[in-house]
Amino acid sequence: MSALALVSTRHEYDHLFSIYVPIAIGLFLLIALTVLGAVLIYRRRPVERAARWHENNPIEGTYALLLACVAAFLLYLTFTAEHRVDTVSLGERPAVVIDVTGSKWEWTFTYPSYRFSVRSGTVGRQPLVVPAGAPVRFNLTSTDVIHSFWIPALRYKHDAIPGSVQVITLSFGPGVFAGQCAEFCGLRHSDMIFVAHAVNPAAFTKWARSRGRGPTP
Ligand SMILES: [Cu+2]
Repeated sequence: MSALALVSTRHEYDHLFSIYVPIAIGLFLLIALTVLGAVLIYRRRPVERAARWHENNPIEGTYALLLACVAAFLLYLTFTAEHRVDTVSLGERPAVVIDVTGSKWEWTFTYPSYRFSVRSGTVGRQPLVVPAGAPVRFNLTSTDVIHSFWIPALRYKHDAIPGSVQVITLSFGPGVFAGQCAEFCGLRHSDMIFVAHAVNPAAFTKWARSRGRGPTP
């Protein structure tokens, strides 16, 4: 499978978003109009004994069923999209593997096959450089608390968990992408930022070789 067949996380997210939002707006209107209607229709009137009923099983049952169906539908869409992204991307042969370690308050990006690391956060701002248009495998972990590896432009976010390695694969179009920790992790959480530069594969290899000691065989 070619690298271009990689599922676009951005496309998957935008597709789900375009389904979630109309449903959310529709349900909001339904609830708001029902409440408003009830207030207007059953507003206080002079000298009238209040009705004594306190439940209406058909209406309550229909409403609960409607909400359960909507929730089940959205969960189904979300999990199938997530499954698609994970299985397709993990089946790809990565062009480069990068170990990502979150710690208070910096990201360490290690390129094992080139034997060097760059860091970004409170320690400075070294860029994460990746080849554009190719699967990039990230082995994600944390040394202290839970952090979250987030690149908003890719619509992708994944927790970095101490004692566990999360394997994810992303593909980048060419460009510069801001990234940050998305899990509040202490006083300088907001400094836990990085920038990903996606460059053409030849430029990436040149950069990596100039930084490291050449790829291991
Ligand atoms: Cu963090």
